Amino acid sequence: MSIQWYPGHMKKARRLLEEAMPGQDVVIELLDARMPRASENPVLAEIRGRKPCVKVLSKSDLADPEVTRLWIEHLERRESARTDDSGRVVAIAVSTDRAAEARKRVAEACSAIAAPPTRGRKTPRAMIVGIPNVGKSTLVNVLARRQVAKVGDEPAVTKQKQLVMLDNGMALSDNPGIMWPRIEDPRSGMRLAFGGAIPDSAIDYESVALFGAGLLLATYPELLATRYKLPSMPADADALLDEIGRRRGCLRAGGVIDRHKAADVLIHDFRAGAIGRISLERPKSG
Ligand SMILES: Nc1nc2c(ncn2[C@@H]2O[C@H](COP(=O)(O)OP(=O)(O)OP(=O)(O)O)[C@@H](O)[C@H]2O)c(=O)[nH]1
Ligand SMILES: [Mg+2]
Repeated sequence: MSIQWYPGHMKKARRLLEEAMPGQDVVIELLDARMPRASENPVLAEIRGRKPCVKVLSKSDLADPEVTRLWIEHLERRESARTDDSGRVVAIAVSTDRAAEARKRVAEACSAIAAPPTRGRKTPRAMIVGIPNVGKSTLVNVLARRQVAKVGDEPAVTKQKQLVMLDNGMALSDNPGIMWPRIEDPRSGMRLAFGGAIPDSAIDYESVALFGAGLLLATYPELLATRYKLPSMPADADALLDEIGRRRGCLRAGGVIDRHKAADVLIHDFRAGAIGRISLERPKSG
């Protein structure tokens, strides 16, 4: 099953990003630390062109710290191996519950690579971009030290651009999250859905939960065993979802397991970090 979600407001948001790009000194692109490959929007690379870019692995408190370290190394290696003249890129990891550290890392990364303000302006300009629900507006609030942008745990909360002046003199814009018209790799689509970048109304909930169950069984079985007090490891994703349903009392009349409720438990637990710190993908070796 492939997942596509590209509503009308995103086409407009894409056009507005294209229009605003020439006036920017640095682009702050958020990638989900749990899935930096799946969450790197190819359309944003096109729009960014040669602007310097800070790739921020967001929600790193939810991701496996060792894998996040590998991703930062990978992104830095990818950057140093490049032979084209596209703008400089640095990669950092943040979690917004550690606000002071996040502010410091973003400020240092921006000043390391940002071009001097263009066309006689004194104030540097930056824009925050990324897929929906990746934490853009939360980071804007952290950088601004006040609640200026609306945040929410569902995709497409921000519908229009919002400009904020930071204490350090930077003019920062928050922007709507954008997807792209076609997700080539269906597994990337599933990762994005499992992580919450695509609205639950646009996905087949049970299939997404089964995908997540299979991935977690293969990569973090011990975390599953602890969270759901599993006496033995279920044979496959189907059996895991049934077991979660049984253990959490997700039952319909006649004692039949309510798979939709079991899917809900797994998806919510994963998104909240209740199973543990989990990364859904690793950089390809070599
Ligand atoms: N665990 C964790 N959650 C975060 C972090 N940053 C943001 N969130 C949560 O992620 C959800 C989405 O945050 P937003 O800031 O609204 O995301 P956004 O990228 O602006 O989303 P759109 O405007 O819909 O594109 C909220 O529930 C935030 O609390 C983080 O570093 N760690
Ligand atoms: Mg937002």
